[in-house]
Amino acid sequence: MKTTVRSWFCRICPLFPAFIFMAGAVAPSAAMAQVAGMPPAPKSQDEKMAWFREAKFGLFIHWGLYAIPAGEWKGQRSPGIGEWVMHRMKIPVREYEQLASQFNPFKFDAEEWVKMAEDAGMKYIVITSKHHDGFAMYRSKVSPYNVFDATPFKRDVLKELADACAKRGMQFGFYYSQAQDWHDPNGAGNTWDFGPDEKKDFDNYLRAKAEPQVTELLTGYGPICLIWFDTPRMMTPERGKRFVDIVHQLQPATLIDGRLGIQGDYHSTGDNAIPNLTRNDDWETPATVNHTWGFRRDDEDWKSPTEIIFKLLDIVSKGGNYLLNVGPDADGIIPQPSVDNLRTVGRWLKVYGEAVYGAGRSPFGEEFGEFSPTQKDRNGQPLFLVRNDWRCTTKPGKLYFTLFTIPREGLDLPAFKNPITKAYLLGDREKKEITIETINGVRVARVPRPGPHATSYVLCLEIKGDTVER
Ligand code: FHN
Repeated sequence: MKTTVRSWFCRICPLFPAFIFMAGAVAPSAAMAQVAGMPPAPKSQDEKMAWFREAKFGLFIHWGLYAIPAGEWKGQRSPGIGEWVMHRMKIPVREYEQLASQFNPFKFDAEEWVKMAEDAGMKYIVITSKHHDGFAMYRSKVSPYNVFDATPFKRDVLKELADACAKRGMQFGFYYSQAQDWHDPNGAGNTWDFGPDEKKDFDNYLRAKAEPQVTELLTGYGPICLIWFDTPRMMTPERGKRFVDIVHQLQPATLIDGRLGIQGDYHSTGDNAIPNLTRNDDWETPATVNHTWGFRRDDEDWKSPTEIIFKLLDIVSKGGNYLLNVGPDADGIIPQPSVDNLRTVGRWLKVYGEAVYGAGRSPFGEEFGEFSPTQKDRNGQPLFLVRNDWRCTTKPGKLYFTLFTIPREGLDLPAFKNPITKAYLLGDREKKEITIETINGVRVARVPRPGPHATSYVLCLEIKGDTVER
C-alpha cells in the first residue's frame, strides 16, 4: 500500500506537528537582517528597476508534481491548464501527494535549462518554487512536502538552478503562490478537502508556511532578482505588507511583481494579455508558449518564432517585459518544439537585439491600431483593430522600426520633425545606406528584404536630437 507523504513523514518523525509549529521559528522578525553577500539596497526606484528595464525578455518555468499527470487523471482528460489538475479534478490531498513518490526527473539538467534561456536571448529566469498545489520544488525546512524530502529524486532543483544561473550570469527569481495552497488545511483554494476558505485560519497558514518559506527562498539561494507572487486571494494590505517587509529586509534589491495583493515594483498584466497601447509604468506580460503553464501531454499548439518575435516587439514598444513560459515534463525535459522555437528567436535576437534590450517605448502609437467606432469585442467594449505591420523602439538618437510585412513600395515613416542622419538595416555590417525619399511630405524608406527567408527585420534610423519631436 502506498503511503502519503504526511503519514510517511509522521512515521519517521513523530514530532511532525511540533516540527510544523517550530517552523515559525524561521519566520522573519524585526531583528531580521539583510543576508550577507546580497546586493546592497538600491538608492532609488530607478536603480532598482535598471536590470529589469534592460532585460525585456525572461523565461518563466512552471514545474512541479503536476507534470506527472500532464493533464489527465485516472484516464480522464482534465480540461484547462496542466498545473490546475488537482483543483479541476478535485483530487484529495492524500491521493495527490502520492505523486511525490513518483517524481524522479532523472533528465533534469539545470545548466542545460539556463543555457537554453541564454540561447533564446532571455535575460532572467523565474521558476515555480511552490505553486498552488503546495509542493515546494526545493529543500524546505518548513514543510517536508518538498522535492528533496518527499521524492526519490532527493535533489534541490532550485539550488541547482541558482548555481547554474550564478555561474552563467543569468538573473534568477522565484514564483511563489502565497495565498493558494491546496495542500495546507488553512491555505486558500482547497475547498473539497478543507471546506470554505472563509472558515480557514488563513493567517496561521501565512505565518507557519508561506512567510517562512519566502524567508528560506531569500536566504538560501543567492541574490534573487524578483519574487513573483500570484492570485492574491484573501490577501489584505496588512498581509501583503508582511511579505513586502520580508523581501525588503532580506534582499532589498529583489523586485516584487504585481500580484501580491499590495503595490509591488511593477505591474503584471493578465495572463497572455498585452495592452493595446503604451503603458508608462514598469510592467510585464506573463505568457505561455502553447496554452498551458505546467506540462500537458496533449498541448502541442506551439507559438511560432515569428509570433514570439512579434509579441516581444509589441510588448517592448509599449514599455513592457515579456516573461515567456515553458513547462518541463516529468523527466525534466523542456518540450523540444518549444526549445527549437525559442532558439530561433534567440538567433534573431543575436542580429536584432539592439532594438530590444534596454530599448524605450515607441514615440508614435498609430502603429498599434485603433478602436473601431462601431464593432464591439466579446466584453461589449469597442473592438481594438490591431495593426501589425511594424513596431518602433528607441534609444537616444535612434529609432528602430521592426518590420513584419515587407512594403514593396517602401515604408511610409510616421511624421516626426527630427532630421534623419543615417538609415541602415541592423545586422548589415557595412551599414549600407537606405534611401529615404520625401513624397508629398511623407518620408518613405526604401527598405530591401535582407534575405530570402527574412520574416521580420529592423530598420535603424539615426536622428538629430535624443528624443523624437512630432
Ligand atoms: O493560477 C495561476 C496559473 O496556474 C499560472 O501560474 C499563472 C501564471 O501567470 N498565474 C495564475 C493564473 O493567473
